[in-house]
Amino acid sequence: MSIINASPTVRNCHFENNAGGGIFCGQYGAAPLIDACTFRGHPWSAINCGDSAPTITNCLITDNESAEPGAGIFLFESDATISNCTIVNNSAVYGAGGIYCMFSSATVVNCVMRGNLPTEMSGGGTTATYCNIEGGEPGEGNIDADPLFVDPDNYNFRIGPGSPCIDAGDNYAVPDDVDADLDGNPRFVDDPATVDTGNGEPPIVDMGAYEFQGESCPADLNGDGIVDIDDLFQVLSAWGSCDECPEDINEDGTVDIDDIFAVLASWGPCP
Ligand SMILES: [Ca+2]
Ligand SMILES: [Ca+2]
Ligand SMILES: [Ca+2]
Ligand SMILES: [Ca+2]
Repeated sequence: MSIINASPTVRNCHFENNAGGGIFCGQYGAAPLIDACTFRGHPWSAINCGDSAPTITNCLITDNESAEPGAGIFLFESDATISNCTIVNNSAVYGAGGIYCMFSSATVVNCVMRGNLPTEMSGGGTTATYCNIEGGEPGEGNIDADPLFVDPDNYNFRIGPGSPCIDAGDNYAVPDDVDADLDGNPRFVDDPATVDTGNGEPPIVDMGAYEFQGESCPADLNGDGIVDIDDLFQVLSAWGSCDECPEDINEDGTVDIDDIFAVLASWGPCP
């Protein structure tokens, strides 16, 4: 897709393996909103913008490779806002694999950037806040921690229970007309099991393209996809009163026989 001297909204699109990259935007201040799109497997920059001001939000940008810097996002003489994107496993021959700025500025907020080679972001002009960036990046609210993707080997970059990305974003970075995540689920959801470390009035937005919607399998305490004896032992090890501990599956403030029954009731593989 080429966006020339125009400012459309591009929403809910999937770009894959296009020879020239996914989106080119440019000329005379093109200011598109690119929302809830996925970009995968391009042999060039997934998003390449020149002389423009794109807002890129809720996007998953993965497994793009480029002979130039910026396999994920390449910016030339541009001013980009990049929020709630998951930018992983992109590789450039040199420069940053994730985001590369040339005579540009990029405001990067609420993003997860991991596994981009040779570096996550470079070129100057980037500021990152409330992001999870491998190797660390200076800036308010930034962390460098395993995001606990659900199944990254199969391109499932949703965040799992206990992810440090949950409730860790900046609510003020979400564009005004955006209220859903990449799955179309509500963008602002509180996870009661996670202490809010982000910025704003609760519920606090998560980092990355996917908002954690709550546990589908709360009795799988060790998160291995099956409710079994190991989870039962974990309940026993936390026996007694507790405040918001995961072993208190029915959330009544006490780990007791009722929580044992809750484990037994969902015994077996998680749905
Ligand atoms: Ca949240
Ligand atoms: Ca919370
Ligand atoms: Ca388990
Ligand atoms: Ca309980």
